[in-house]
Amino acid sequence: MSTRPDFPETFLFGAATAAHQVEGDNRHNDWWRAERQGRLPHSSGAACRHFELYEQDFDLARGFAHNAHRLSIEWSRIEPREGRVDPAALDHYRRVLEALRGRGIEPVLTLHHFTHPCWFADAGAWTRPDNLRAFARYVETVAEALGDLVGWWVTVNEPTVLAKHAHVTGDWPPFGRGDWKAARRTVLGMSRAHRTAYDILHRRLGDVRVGFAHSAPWVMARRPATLLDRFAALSRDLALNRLPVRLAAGPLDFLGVNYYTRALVHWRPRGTARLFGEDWPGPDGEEPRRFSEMGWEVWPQGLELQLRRFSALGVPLLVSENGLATGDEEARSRFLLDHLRAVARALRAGVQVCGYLWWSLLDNFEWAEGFRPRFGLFATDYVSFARTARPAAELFAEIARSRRLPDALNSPYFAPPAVSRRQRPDARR
Ligand code: IFM
Repeated sequence: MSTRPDFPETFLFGAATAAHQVEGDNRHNDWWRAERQGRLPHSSGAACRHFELYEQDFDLARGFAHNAHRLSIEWSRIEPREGRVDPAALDHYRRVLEALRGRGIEPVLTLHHFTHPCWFADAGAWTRPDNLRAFARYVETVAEALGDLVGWWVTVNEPTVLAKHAHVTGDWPPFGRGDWKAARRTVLGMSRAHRTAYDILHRRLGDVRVGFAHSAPWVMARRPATLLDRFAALSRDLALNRLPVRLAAGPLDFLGVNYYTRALVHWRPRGTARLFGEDWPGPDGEEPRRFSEMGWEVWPQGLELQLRRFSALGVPLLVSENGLATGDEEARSRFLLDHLRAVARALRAGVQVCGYLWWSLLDNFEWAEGFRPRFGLFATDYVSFARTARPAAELFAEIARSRRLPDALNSPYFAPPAVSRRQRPDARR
């Protein structure tokens, strides 16, 4: 074992959650309303009951060596009606943040993670530039009430993902289909929201770190020698990576990188609405491709490539989400290790990576997919609400404690490699 740890002393190790996915009973937002109206296939209901069980969940995080935790606060709890702030909701989030701090866990606080108060959704959400005023007022309120407890702020989460599902594929509220104009306005509106929140937080709180979380698939042409595939990949990369980061990146203290997969793009004639191409589902090279239960390809190299690329921004990078929906525990542990290796390689190459947050602490409500995908370091039993540590939680704790990567071959989290007859020690020569 080398003497130098793989991760620096200040490195943030933790997991991420979002309010609507874990808290339960978020009655005043657009998701809850659409769930009740039967416009979504699943209902969040009590979710993980994290609203009541947060202390127990943070005990688990602390017990498994997390020193950071990303969470979101629910705007619709804080401002259920336009302009009417609920002080009880702010008190609740104060207790939540104090519970983290009391356990030595650094909060990374997201202000907006996909859901909107119904009144904001009804006013057109991010598609109407005037609505930015309402978000600014909310940020002022939160900064005033909770600012002393938070050093790391994520203004908005994954603008491109929200824009796509809400306005192009139409599977999230407000269920727009093929409305590229609304999608573009959403990304622009959220970029402005980021910049506005950045100014407010710095004006009010001074020396805090403010970033946004970018969904960062690594985009590649399926046949790099084919001009049309390259063109399709370039268009996709512009829309999903280059433009959204450029739009919001003016004021930025760190970039949150949410990395899950790569997009292997091939040209599709008449595919303008899909940015000239689509994801290639077939084989690529000799190795079989591996996919998560979300249908996302497992491709750890992409995380290192994204970190190297975004290092050009000159700000620290926080892996603000990375994780796997699976029922195969060995695959989950391997995914964790392979992606942490990618982070370690980026660090060795001089990229400033300040932390790694697994998605998610618990199995939770995966939006339109409901409770089926299991992303948690801890399994959630949705009847008893018991949490059970998975092997990946133990592996993560081991790495966070030692700040070193184990050798996969000698690690108890993986089955020993298959040994061929000829390799066996008792093989006859
Ligand atoms: O669950 C989501 C999260 O809300 C945002 N990033 C991707 C995760 C997995 O789909």
